Amino acid sequence: MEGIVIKSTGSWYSVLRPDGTFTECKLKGKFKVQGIKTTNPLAVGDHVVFRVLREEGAGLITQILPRKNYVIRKATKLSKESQILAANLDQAIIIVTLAEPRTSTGFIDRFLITAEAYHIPAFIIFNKIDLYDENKMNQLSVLKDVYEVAGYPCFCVSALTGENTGDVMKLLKDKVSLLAGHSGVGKSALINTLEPGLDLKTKPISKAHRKGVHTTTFAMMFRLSFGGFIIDTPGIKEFGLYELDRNTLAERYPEMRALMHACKYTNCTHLHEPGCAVKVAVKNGEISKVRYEGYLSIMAQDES
Ligand SMILES: Nc1nc2c(ncn2[C@@H]2O[C@H](COP(=O)(O)OP(=O)(O)O)[C@@H](O)[C@H]2O)c(=O)[nH]1
Ligand SMILES: [Mg+2]
Ligand SMILES: [Zn+2]
Repeated sequence: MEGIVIKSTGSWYSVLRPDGTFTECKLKGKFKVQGIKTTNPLAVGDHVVFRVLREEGAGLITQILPRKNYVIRKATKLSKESQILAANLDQAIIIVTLAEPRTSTGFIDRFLITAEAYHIPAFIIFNKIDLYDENKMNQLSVLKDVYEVAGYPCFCVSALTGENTGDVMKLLKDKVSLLAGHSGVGKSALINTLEPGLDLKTKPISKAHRKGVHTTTFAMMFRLSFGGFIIDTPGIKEFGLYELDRNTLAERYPEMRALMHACKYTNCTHLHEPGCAVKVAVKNGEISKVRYEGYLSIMAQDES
């Protein structure tokens, strides 16, 4: 029998069967997956073959079907351990807010770079707009512009009031979407607004840390009644880039990628070379300074 892994707790996997029911499954023996070093052999979104053990009522996963794609992250920038967040995605969405907890543009960029590395279309949701004052609304329009010019559609919503969530619904319809973002930005609240029947737990942001408290520990996939699946990932504090390659980092920026053949040198790093089209574009405002400076900082800091 075939099914989709919708939840993984390490040793047990919930598998969604074609008839809409679930079977709790274990893995058969040792699994080797395509030579990638990860802490989890199977991830949410994986399509698997399993058989039901008659005595236990549980299932045994015997085979993992080829992945269309997957997203890996390292726990921290320096961490050696990496984890497959999810597999077989149509799109990846990062949810952030200009209220609490704030997300740095560095974090957003790392997420986008990861999505680019796997050729997965990415989108940004700015949540909690019901809390924004005029100043925050201005910041929002600047940031939205930065990312839309770079090629990433942005949605400005309130999971609380439901404002503009209809646009998100259209985005998600009939697709498998990964939803990522810091703990407390409103992932669960947004999913509840889109699919009230799910009734996911939401947690107030703790005053002490100004960060959300962790409620979700494992990624979980939910079927949307209007079509498609959404994957709620546990609050991610940091996005370590898996196998960062400085030579190709610029290619993970669509706005730089578009210009790379215009640079004088074919292997231009856009740092200090003469005749660099990217630097010209930054100077005349075609490429955002925020994005370019983020690029410089990743080039300078990351170890991998
Ligand atoms: N005012 C406001 N609060 C929100 C909104 N979305 C989520 N929250 C609140 O933010 C907190 C964290 O939300 P939650 O969905 O648990 O975040 P998650 O950790 O990303 O799943 C909860 O107290 C939510 O009620 C929103 O659009 N507006
Ligand atoms: Mg949550
Ligand atoms: Zn260049």
